Amino acid sequence: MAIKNEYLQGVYAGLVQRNPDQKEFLQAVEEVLTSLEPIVERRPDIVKHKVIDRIVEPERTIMFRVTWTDDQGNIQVNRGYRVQFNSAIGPYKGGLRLHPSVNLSIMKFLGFEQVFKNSLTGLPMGGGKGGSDFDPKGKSDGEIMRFCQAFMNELYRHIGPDTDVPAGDIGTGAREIGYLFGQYRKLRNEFTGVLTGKGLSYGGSLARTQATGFGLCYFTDEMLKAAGDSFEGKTVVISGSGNVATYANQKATELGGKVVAMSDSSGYIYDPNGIDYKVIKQIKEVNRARISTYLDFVPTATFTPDCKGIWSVKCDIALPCATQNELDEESANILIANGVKYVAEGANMPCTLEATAAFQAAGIPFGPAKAANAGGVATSGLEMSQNSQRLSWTFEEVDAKLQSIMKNIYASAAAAAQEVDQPGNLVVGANIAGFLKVADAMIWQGDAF
Ligand code: NDP
Ligand code: 2IT
Repeated sequence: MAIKNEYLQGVYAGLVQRNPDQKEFLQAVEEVLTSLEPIVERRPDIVKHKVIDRIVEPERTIMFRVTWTDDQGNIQVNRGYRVQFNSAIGPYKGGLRLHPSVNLSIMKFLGFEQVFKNSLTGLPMGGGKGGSDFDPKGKSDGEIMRFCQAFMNELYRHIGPDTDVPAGDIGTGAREIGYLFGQYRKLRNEFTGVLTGKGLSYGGSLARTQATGFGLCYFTDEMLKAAGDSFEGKTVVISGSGNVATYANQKATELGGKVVAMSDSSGYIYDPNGIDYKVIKQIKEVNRARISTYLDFVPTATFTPDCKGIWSVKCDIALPCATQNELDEESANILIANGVKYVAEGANMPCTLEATAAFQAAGIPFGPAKAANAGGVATSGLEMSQNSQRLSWTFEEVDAKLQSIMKNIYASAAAAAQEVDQPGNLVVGANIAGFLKVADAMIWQGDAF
């Protein structure tokens, strides 16, 4: 284990004992605790107030049954979750994931990361995450609607605009948010900004759809600028082809890069002429089809039925935007051997700890998820502000705020890394900068809640 400080080792050992099977959660915690060593050594009050012991334990974990009826009239049962991790600096905030792999470990890792990410945005949002092991693939609109309504039938009693504000994540996009919002409004007889990522006609924010992918590129652009470089003429590989990947493609292309490969869980496409994000939007948002159908639009492209193979495509910039642990040490070494110059995480924890270490050892600037993909939740925060004001800002206003938030996140992560004598280590910097604000709020608010 990489953790050397005795207090942190003790906290981590206790966590392993209590949650032996939660490998994703333990992985996320190990990374953060390793980064916090210099802080714990300098700040005895953090140890005295047991801040680390407290911060690794969710304030509340809700697990519930979701029963719905499919198109054949069969009753289906799924498990729903909401992990309300930390509310020291604001209402719980974070997405809802709908994917068959969802379990408590994945919900807790996502909720834990969200606490620090939300803190980094500078906006008053605590951290949470939720979702279900429901598989939206191949379901009709009616089935999606009935599932979302059934899910909200339980969730509504635990959330609220000043309590907990969910949003989208894997498998949860504009359609699902609409059904969830409709059911909440009906159950509470209340029209409030209880969810973000809403449609524009009922309180959504312009630029929220684009925000995570755009923000990722704004952050990457800061990494490039710090190295005296730019997106211009760079070859880019983006895994995934969902919300984050699609708009990362758009912005990377607008900034002068060429996106030559994208993927979904069935494999990856390669198009040396550059992939047009509008074709991906058509395939994924309109047709709800597989990425291989890209060849119907661009017959000269190729499809390889192996999603991990995307990391063997030569590129200057790699942006993993699909899911956790999709990029392991072996893939990192292939990217490095092929001359990758920058890596930034659009998905949550897409790189394994070993892959991250390999990039850092090779001296490749690495943008960690908490910082690099924070543009989505930051813009959710801006949606909450607009809802509170009962006003809507223009696309340009929201996009300008997003750009300035991403610049600030880069600057605070870089400054925190410098402060602990690890210049350029954005993993350590982001973890420290995100942590300190929450830790101070917890100490100031008293120990026994
Ligand atoms: P989407 O559901 O829109 O897209 C997910 C993409 O990732 C799809 O291409 C999907 O392929 C692929 N994918 C999902 N699971 C797997 C898997 N197990 N193996 C291989 N490929 C997989 O989700 P988002 O784009 O919203 O989210 C992508 C990542 O970004 C997630 O890690 C999410 O937590 C993170 N994120 C999202 C934010 C947002 O605002 N939406 C904000 C910050 C982070 P397929 O369709 O074949 O399943
Ligand atoms: O991982 C994430 O930051 C998200 N899925 C977005 C959360 C949000 O509340 O917008």
